[in-house]
Amino acid sequence: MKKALIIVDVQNDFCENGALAVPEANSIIPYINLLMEENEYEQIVLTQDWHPQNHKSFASNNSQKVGDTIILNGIPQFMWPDHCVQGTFGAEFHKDLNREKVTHIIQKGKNTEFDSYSGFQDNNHFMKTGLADFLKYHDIQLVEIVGLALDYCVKFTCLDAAKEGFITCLHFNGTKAVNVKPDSGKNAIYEMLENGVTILG
Ligand code: VGL
Ligand code: ZN
Repeated sequence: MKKALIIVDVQNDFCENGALAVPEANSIIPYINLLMEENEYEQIVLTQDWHPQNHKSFASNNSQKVGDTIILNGIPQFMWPDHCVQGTFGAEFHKDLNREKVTHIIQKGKNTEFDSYSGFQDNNHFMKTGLADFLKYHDIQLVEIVGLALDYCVKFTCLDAAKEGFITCLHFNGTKAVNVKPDSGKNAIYEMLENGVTILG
């Protein structure tokens, strides 16, 4: 069985001291590096949150407060601090993440009007990123997923991977939740279990 590893958004802004820091984010990096050493993945894909400075998911671009929710193009949009702005240090991958074996990078959240938590498509289901086609082209049947943040980009990437027909496994030790809402990490795990995602670790 051909398998791929998808590493979601291990970028400076989601790590310690970042603009949208996920608690204990840095602690998953050695675990992810070990996975890449100890397993034979056909493909290793990084996703990268890659927003223009005027992205509409930023509270600052909507005269809103961080933590508010607005309706953006017909769907609820949580208001985030400015993060992962294209070309900035915050958008770069964390230096401790071993990228030697990475085969492909998917940048997402590039359109100012649409946020994109999933590595497969934007939140409005308007545009695919090409990740599913890439994995299918390479005959991948199973995907293992790690990264940040469990309750947002990791969750939606896992749910879409399962919907696309991949056997989908989340490494619990390779992810951390941002938990801007109470229990959202725990609820994300339940939602994934209900939708065919296997939780490892
Ligand atoms: C993410 C919030 C906003 C994530 C990205 O990577 O989970 N969360 N943009
Ligand atoms: Zn983002």
